[in-house]
Amino acid sequence: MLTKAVIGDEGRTIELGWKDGTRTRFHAIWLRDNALDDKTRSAGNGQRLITILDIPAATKIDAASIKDDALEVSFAPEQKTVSFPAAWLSANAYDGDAARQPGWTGEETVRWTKATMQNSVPRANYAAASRDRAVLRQWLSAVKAYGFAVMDGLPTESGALCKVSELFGYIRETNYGRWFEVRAEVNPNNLAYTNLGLQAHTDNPYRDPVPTLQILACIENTVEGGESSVVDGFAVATALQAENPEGFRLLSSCPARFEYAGSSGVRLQAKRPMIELGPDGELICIRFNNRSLAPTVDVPFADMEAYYAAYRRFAELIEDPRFEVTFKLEAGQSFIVDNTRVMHARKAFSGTGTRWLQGCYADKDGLLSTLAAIEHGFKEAAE
Ligand code: NM2
Ligand code: OGA
Ligand code: ZN
Repeated sequence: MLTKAVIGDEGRTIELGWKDGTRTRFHAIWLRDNALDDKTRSAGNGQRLITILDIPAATKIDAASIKDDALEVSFAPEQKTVSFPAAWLSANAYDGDAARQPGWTGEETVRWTKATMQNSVPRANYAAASRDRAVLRQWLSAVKAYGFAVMDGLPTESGALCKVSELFGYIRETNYGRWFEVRAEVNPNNLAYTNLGLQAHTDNPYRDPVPTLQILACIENTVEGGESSVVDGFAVATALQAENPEGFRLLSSCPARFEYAGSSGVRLQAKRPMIELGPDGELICIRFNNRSLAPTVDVPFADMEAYYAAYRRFAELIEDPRFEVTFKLEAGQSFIVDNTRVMHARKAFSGTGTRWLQGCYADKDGLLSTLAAIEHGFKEAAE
């Protein structure tokens, strides 16, 4: 609840007082740009109708008052009066604590290890998730929090994995197809299509933007070996940072290069760090794939040994059983990973029996949008 509003800096700022004694400042130009009236934003779709150039640079607050737990502000020189609900102001406050440590993540991201994840893998049944929004919501929010979830009860037929992506969004088609067969092949164009073990990796780091979700579904798996595992790249990066801050700095500030040119007509290349931080230091993406790492040429000569030592240590931690959650996919089971965060691996398998998986890529923006829309719908229903 709002208790007071004091104009400052000759109208360029305003300080709001709250019932709990806290204070929050806003700028006049910010409030004007974010005005909620129907001349500023379309009442129908919520999109902004004006540009920054429609707002006078000299915008100031020349009067402010509190009415019905909303702040009413009039802006000069436009002589425009706008009301901001207290709840909206508090949800959009930016006058918080300053800079966080590099490698931070939001509180909705929950890091995990074998100890915390192996016996509580998030899981949903396909029929239940497609029938019941509450089940789907839980499954999607697990993908958001942990970057990983299992879905079982899929038909054991080709293309069934599309049903998983259709629950929340759209497949991202690539040169590998709308979806791809993961089976041991003669003359494979990718080492995924062999019976070799695959070190924990993220897929397609040679693509920019990288596919942000991967689904792998099992149609048949009667071989010896071929177990799957997943590793939380954010947990490992944080562990590396704790023991070797300089190594973390090198892997997050020097670009790596990734390349795939395994089939004719395709030469995918990307230049991105193995550990990517956003402009405010947020940990946003892990790229790790021994098979498609190209020569590293963007590390200063004087730092290359330390860079390689950090790369080695990162790989050792990724292979440390403390971080690895293991399972064997059975026919009708699938899993989804956030390919910007969670690495996946498979053990080698033998020639007897059949192992037939299908994979596809999809995008996390669609998944998060569907989740947010379901949550919004549940909230409205509760009101
Ligand atoms: N496949 C399975 O990123 C990679 O190259 C891993 C991708 C071929 C689509 C394998
Ligand atoms: C892949 C992959 C794992 C598996 O296709 O990207 O990592 O279990 N496959 O075959
Ligand atoms: Zn893979």
